[in-house]
Amino acid sequence: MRKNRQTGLKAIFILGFLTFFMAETKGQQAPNILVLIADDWGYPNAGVYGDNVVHTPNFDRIAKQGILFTKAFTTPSCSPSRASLLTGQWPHQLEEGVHLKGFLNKKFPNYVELLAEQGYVTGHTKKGWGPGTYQLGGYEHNPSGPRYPDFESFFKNIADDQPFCFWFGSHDPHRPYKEGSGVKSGKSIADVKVPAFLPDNAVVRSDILDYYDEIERFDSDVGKILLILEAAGKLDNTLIVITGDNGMPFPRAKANLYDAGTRVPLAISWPARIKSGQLCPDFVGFIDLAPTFLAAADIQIPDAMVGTNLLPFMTGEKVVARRDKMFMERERHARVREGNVGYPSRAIRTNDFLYIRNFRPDRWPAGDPEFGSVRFGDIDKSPTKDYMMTHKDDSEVAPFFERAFMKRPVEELYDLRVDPDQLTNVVDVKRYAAVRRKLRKSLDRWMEETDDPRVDNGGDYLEDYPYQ
Ligand SMILES: [Ca+2]
Repeated sequence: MRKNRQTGLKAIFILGFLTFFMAETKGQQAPNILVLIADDWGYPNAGVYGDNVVHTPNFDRIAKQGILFTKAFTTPSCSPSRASLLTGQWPHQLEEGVHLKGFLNKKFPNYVELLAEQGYVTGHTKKGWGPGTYQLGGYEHNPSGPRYPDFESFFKNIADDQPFCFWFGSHDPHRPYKEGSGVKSGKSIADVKVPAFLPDNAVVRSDILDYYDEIERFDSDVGKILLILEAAGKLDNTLIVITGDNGMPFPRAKANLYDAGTRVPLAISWPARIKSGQLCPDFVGFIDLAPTFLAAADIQIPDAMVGTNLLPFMTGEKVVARRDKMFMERERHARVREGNVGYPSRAIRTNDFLYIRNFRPDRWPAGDPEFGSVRFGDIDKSPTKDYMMTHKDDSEVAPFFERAFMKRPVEELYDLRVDPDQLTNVVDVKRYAAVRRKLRKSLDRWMEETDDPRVDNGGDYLEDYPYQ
């Protein structure tokens, strides 16, 4: 009897110890997931990428503390880009989520929801998934988590052993800008390196400095959040992602499938697991982030998530096959065309080439020249846009205007070895025939494999999805 009682106590003790141990292990292992996402911040506008005019010490710090990506790509429009980040799926797999100002159906697994189910406290501040109407998708709050006024008010209620998942969605550097703010902040227009797809003059240079000014405000806000984490001793076990949802808000950039619209800054750190000082020159996409977060939290990745879990290669645990290409897509951005139709296009980007297919080349890529009071509305209103429209007939501006505002052919092909700025379409040049065939085939295969509604030039029903 006495022996039995002792054995029973022993068993209870062992069970209790095991439970405690497992909880502790879980507590130590489950990392916090923190996404710090800017609005319209394109590659390579950060100090660590070699841009010496914009100062991004906090982004640079996270890049050095973890891993810096030089070929991170996404969809060049806010809501579909953010939907892809949340779900690990291509926007065209997300029904109404493919557009700006639609909705994201709750039936698509979303890493924030999956983490919440496993006991994570979740929240977001400022711009989450959107713009759009999340209620139409069956969500009770933004798909990026319940709303908080700021990170501080979310963080103060997090218990020490409670993992959290937070999304800081800055409104910077989205337009409008305070004109001249960049120059006023002490920057010189002489120092600006104007991208090759924009005309080089004082108006454009000053506009770029205003964009830089807001990037710096985003970076400074990121710094404040990092300080709070650091003071609480949480930096070590927090997986931090800093990025932007699409390229810079300038003509031929945002809302376009050229790099200036789709290539974004990306740095990830998690000191507990990811070695510092890494550089990744391989293709990654927003579709990879949700599976990576779930893997970090030791949660099974749903089959629907087609992105790649980046964790094994970031932690150095496993050599993984490197992606040698990335796919991009575009549907409806703003309401800027007769019939509220979009500009459906798909693209494949390799190290050497960018191939784009425009499915409705009869439409205006930048929006109708006149749609109500809006002109070429897929390009955000800006001093640069105004300048280009006013001077479109000037010989030094005309080629820039033509490329950014005018209609485009069904196919575009750019040889990045000689044309990294993607200015000269060589799709009809004979010596590129084989490359064109190969890329076209690869794009077709991806569209088929991912059930793209635009396969065989279909998908007209996408245009009927609501626009709120
Ligand atoms: Ca955006």
